[in-house]
Amino acid sequence: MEAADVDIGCHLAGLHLSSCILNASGPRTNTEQQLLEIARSSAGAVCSKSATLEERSGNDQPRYTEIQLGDRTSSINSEGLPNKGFAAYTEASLLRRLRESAEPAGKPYILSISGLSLQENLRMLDLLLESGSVEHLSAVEVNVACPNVPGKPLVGYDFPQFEAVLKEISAHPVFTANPTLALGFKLPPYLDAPLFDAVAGMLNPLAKSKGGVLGYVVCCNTLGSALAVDVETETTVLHPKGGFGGLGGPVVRYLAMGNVSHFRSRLDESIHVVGCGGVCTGEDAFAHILCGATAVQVATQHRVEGPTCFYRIAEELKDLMRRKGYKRLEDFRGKLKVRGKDSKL
Ligand code: RRO
Repeated sequence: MEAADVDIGCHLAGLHLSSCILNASGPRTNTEQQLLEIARSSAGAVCSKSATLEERSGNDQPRYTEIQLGDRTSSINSEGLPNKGFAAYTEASLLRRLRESAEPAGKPYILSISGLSLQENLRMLDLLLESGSVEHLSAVEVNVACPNVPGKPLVGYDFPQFEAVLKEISAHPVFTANPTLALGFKLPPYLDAPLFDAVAGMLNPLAKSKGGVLGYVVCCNTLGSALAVDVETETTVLHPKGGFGGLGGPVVRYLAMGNVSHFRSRLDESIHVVGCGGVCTGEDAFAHILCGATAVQVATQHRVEGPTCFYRIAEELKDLMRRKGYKRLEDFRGKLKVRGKDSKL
């Protein structure tokens, strides 16, 4: 039965999303056609593949594999940042077609960038500032967590470099000149409390409540250095970088939710946390939101199922909320309780 009583919309860093379920940068986000399909789907926003200044074809094949555990599909990828180049994701005709495809209400368009250096990221922001397209852009999501570019260690794990990147990017005039343009950072997964403290310590001074421009973080990118092994051929399954790649999908969902929860409890309230990791069902989305996520991105499942997954997951989330008597995400967001001592299931 259709009930207008359940609302899964959210406000993410000043943007309104009619659904809190959106795509992650990565799978099915490379081409204009793929982005338009997301715009036409039930996704709450459209997020591009991480762009570099120039087009890249990425790493050699084979560079993606799936891991089946029960009926759930996880993945390991070593794509190597294949993308059409910054200009392709910001050109006026793409932005217009995205708007038309998402009619009548339109939906936010998030440009993900992952320059191969700080200078390259700043150059892309310079170009945005100079271009007219910035007014049709809702957010810039800076990916500091790609594990797969040969010779480029992960920025989010190199704290001195990470701090400089955070400071310089958040000080870029494109954000002060366009106060409605949200800034997000996509983080790698962290595994230890002191690391969450350290990263939160770098992020909090950039919060809007402190006069900064940081709107949100995504927790998290894939878990690097995963290795799939083919026992028959006694080789790695993937070719690039010695066969290592980023682990994504349901096998990292628990780690992603841990990151969401750790950051939510440490970050200034004005910095939103977007959950990303292993979301296949409405129940998975609910669990991320219970941990404190404002919205939820879908990566591996989007690749496996296609953009109809956004409708299915949203409907499952609504059904679960109805069953529990919740009307809005605020009714349960961040309200995860720690199980009591000796409590029974
Ligand atoms: O393209 C990739 O290899 C890739 C990227 Br940019 C990323 O951020 N995360 C990932 O797992 N793969």
